[in-house]
Amino acid sequence: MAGSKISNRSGTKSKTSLKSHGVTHPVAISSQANKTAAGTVKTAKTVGKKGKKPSLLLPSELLVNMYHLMVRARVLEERMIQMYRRGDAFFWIGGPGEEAFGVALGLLTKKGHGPEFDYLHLHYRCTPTLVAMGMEDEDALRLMMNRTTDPCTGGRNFSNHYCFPNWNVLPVSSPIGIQYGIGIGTAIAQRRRKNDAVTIITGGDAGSAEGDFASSMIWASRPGFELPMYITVQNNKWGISTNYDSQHGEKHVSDRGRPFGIRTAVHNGNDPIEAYLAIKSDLEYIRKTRKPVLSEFRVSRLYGHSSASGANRVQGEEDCLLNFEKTLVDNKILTSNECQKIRDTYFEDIREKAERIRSEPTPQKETLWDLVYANNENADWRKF
Ligand SMILES: Cc1ncc(C[n+]2csc(CCOP(=O)(O)OP(=O)(O)O)c2C)c(N)n1
Ligand SMILES: [Mg+2]
Repeated sequence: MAGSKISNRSGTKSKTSLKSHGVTHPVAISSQANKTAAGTVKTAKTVGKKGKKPSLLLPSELLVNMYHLMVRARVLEERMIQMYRRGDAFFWIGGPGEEAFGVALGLLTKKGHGPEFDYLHLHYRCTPTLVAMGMEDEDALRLMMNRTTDPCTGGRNFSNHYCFPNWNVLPVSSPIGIQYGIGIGTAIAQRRRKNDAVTIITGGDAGSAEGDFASSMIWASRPGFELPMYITVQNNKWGISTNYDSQHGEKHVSDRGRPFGIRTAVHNGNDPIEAYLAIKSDLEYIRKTRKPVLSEFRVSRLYGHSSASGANRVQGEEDCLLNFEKTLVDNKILTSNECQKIRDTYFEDIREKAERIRSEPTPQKETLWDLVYANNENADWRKF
C-alpha cells in the first residue's frame, strides 16, 4: 500500500509519518448486512482485497483506515494516562474501549458548521470519534495538559471535554446525561430546515438514568413532530463503581425506546464492522425519515472510570482493538508485523508531540473569567 495520509469522510487529512499504510477516503458500502433481532451481523459479503481471503463486510481500504484511527485513538489515550502518572496533567478520563464504536461514528458523521450538518452532543469518552473526524493529536494533548493553546477550552477543562464549534461539536459536559436534553434543541432546528442533518447524542448507561434521557425520547417521538435524533448509549455496564445489573430493571437500555415507537437496537460496539454497519443504517434511516433512533452499543471500559479510580488496565474486558487486529490478520488484510509497525509509529509520533506541547503556556489567573459569559459580563462574582 502506498501513500502517507489518513482521511475521514469529509476529506480532512491528518498527516502521519506512516509510510506503508496510508489510505484515502473510506469508500461507500454497497452491501447491507443482514441482522438478527438483536442487531448482530449474520452474513458476510465478499469485499476483500484482490488475491486475499474474502470474508469481511467492508472494503479492505476502509478496514485499514479504521484500524489506523482506532490505534491512533488508543495510543493517544494511553499517552494521556501516562502524562497523568508523570504529573504532566491533573486528571484523565477517556475512551479506551470505545474505539470501534467511536471511530465508526466519526467516519459516518456529516461534518460541518450549522444546522445543515450533523450536531454532535458527545460524552467524555469521545476521543475516537474526534480522531476519526480529523482532530489533531496535539489538540487532545493540549486539553489534557491544560495549555492555553487548547482550541476547545483554552486549557480550562478536563481531558476529553472537547468543543469544536466549526464541526458542530458542542461542549462535552461533566454533568452526565444533559446532552440528551440539549440535543432536543438542535434537532428542532434541523427539523425546521427540512434537511437531512441529524442530531447525534452519545452517553453512558448510568447517564440514561437521568431525566434528560426520558425527555429526549418524549420530544423525539411526538406524533407528527418527530425529531431527527440519533440517541445512542455506550453501555459499558458501569457507572463509576456501580454495576449495571444492580440498577436496571429493563433488559436493555434501548428497550425504553419501544413504548415511544422509536426504532431501537442493541449492537456489539466492540466490533467495528458491526458498529459501522449499524450506525450507517441508523443514520440513513434518520436522514430519510426524519424520525429518531435509539441504539445501544455494548462497549468496554478498559482503564476503569478515570484517573480518580487509578486508570489501571482492567483485566478480562474485551478489547475491540485486539479483536479487530486478529480479524485483519486472519483475513490477510494486514500482517502482525504491519500491525506492530503501525502501533509503534503512532506511539513514537504521539510521544514526540506530547513532549513538544509540554513547553506551551498554561492559563494565568488574569484570564480566569474570560469567556465565561458574553463580553465577560458579571463573570467575576466577586465584583457583582
Ligand atoms: C448529574 C451527575 N451526577 C453524577 C455525576 C458523577 N458521575 C460522573 S461519571 C458518572 C458515571 C457515569 O456512568 P455512565 O453514564 O455509564 O458513563 P461511563 O462513565 O460508564 O462511560 C457519575 C455518576 C455527574 N458527573 N453528573
Ligand atoms: Mg457506563
